[in-house]
Amino acid sequence: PWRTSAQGHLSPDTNGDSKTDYTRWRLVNEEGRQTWRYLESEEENQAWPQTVADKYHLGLPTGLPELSEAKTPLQAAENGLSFFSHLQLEPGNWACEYGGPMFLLPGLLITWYVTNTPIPPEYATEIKRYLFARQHPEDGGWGLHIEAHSSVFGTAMNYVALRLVGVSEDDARMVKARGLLHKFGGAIYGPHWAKAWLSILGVMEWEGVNPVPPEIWLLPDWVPFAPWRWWIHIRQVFLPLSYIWSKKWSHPLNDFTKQLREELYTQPYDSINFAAHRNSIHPADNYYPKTWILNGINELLVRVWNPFLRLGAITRRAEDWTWELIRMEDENTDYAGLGPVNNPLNMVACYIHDGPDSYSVRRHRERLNDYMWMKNEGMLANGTNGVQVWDTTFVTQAVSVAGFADDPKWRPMLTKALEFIDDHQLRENVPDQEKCYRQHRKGAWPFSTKTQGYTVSDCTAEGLRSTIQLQEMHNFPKLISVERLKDSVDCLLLMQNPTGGFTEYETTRASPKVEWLNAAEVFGGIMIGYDYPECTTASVTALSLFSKFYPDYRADEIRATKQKAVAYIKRAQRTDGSWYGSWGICFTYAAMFALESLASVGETYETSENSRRGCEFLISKQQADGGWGESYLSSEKHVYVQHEKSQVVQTAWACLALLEAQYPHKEPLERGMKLLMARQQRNGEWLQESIEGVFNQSCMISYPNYKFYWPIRALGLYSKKFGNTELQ
Ligand code: LAN
Repeated sequence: PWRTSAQGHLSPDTNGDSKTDYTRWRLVNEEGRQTWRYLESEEENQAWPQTVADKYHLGLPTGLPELSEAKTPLQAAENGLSFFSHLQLEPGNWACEYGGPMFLLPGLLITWYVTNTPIPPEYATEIKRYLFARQHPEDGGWGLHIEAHSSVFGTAMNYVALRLVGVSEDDARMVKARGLLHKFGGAIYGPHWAKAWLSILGVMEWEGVNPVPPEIWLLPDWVPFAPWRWWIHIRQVFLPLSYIWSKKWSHPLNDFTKQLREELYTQPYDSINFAAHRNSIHPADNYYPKTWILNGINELLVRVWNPFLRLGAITRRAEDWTWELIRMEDENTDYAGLGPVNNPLNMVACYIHDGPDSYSVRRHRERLNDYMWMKNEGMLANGTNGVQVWDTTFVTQAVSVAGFADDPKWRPMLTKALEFIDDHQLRENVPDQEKCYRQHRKGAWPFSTKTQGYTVSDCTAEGLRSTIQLQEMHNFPKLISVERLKDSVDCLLLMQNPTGGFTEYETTRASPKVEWLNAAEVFGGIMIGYDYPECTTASVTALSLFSKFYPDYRADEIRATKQKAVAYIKRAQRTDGSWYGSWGICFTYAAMFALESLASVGETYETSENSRRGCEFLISKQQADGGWGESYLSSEKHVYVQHEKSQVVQTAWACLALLEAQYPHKEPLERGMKLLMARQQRNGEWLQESIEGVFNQSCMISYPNYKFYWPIRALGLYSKKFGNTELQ
């Protein structure tokens, strides 16, 4: 459908597919906004040399030197930091791939296609390589995320994506993928979102998609399940989707989409009764089956509301109101959007409402590039517009905890990092905050950039912590005023739930019973904001640190908040001593945050039963080689599943947890340190192992910088506690 090969300098990769010239890619970073540019001209390529970070992220040799061999944990930490410091970018932050989910890129490609957005040929070439690199060799399919089993969602969407970047249906790999899709029963067995995207592309009928009624936005705010109470990501995806669904908008049929209609199903398109397949879903996709309540509501909507009552004045009012909310989201984020699903859907809504050449469509078109990432395997879509603030705060913390922050050698690096943290604190609430149902954000830190601009409780906590460490403990310039630190504390105090726990973006706005309305099939625990041990514990740790330096500011409220939070943390601990982690894998991740926060209120192994049980749980999971390794299946199954191989990142988490809890026995920690050191390369780097992060219990997501700053922090903290002695 598009011009699909770059003008020159393509060479075949090992599969015989074209590959762009990797020495021509540059990561552009404008105040944290990260995009990849391909330099067509040789002069430009000469004039603008690749940085070490460019090379590293592209998988090219960095040329960084071998370092003198680390004999002690502290030397290993320092070598790691030496390597990692070269990856810092001009604005002060670190960048990384943020892939894992396999349903993002297809949505972006469909959006580009239906909005007549030309895809740069070098993007198309590299997207093709990425998707083939991630195809499961055994069955030819794709899953929900890179490590997951093949499913209809993964296979149908990525098959379509490859067709959209110009791959022929006769390619042997496509034949295999199509064979699997047909074995699954065809695209009609996909989950709700697959059906919706395919309908937008015009290769599925909207009758096959369960209702997404915009009318629900007219419910008064007091209704216990009104959409403003839903989890922010679901609400912001539902919003543009409901607008598009209401219009039953599809890309006009052409030869290409006609052809796709023949490829995606096991029978001729016109003979399919799509309405009868609204609830068809393959077991491989059905992680969280819909409830009978939701099925009942859908039946009512389809049989009564839609045919007899829709499209009157109520529907028009609903469309107007959803459009208003879409517009507010776009304006509040400069068209970057909350995330990589709502943003492309908003673009489609803008295309329908404002027309193909409108400012909104053009601005979205530019912004979608912020989600793209280049790596050795090709080009993918990131889970957010980056991990800038999150990574940068943890880097400075690792340096501080490891005891390097007063060393003049690292001062320029830390100063730049602090400048970035300063630049990305949110300084004002969004205009009309109540009207668009946004959480307070003045004083908060976001996960990625200030442009995206959403408050996240634990990002705020980590930003606060990094700032206090650098400015108060290590004498860095006071870029962030005390007033602004207080703003961030004010923001955090507003985020506690009556339970004592903290959610990530907003306080909990509805009862867990709203989960009965979960229509996604592939994700669990997505309908409301829940209490999360990680978010709660991070907030406690940061508030504890703040009060040490500013004991008078809102002292009683902070004390009460912490008390309630700690009570929640104790309630959330399981009888075996563990906590279920929602954003990293899994029990190991949560243990680190939980034990650290307990220590911050004086509860350690010796003094607290909870801390002791947490430590014993971790100790019981240490593997024979001294490391820790937990499978992503823990997140799915809600029980600890050992990974077949110990993992650097989880070993660091477990050791940090034990160190923070003042676990008294050195031996297990020493074995953990040895493992971290043994896995380190001679240039100081650690290599990528299994995926580290998770969301919605089922979908994994990569945090490639974790393999640097968590081991650095663990090795450094170990040396602080047990001395800088040789470990051999
Ligand atoms: C993230 C990334 C960061 C993460 C932490 C800060 C680590 C966590 O502690 C709180 C939750 C948060 C902010 C988070 C929430 C959900 C996100 C945004 C993601 C996991 C990254 C991608 C994911 C988003 C929902 C992906 C799009 C998928 C949909 C179902 C809409």
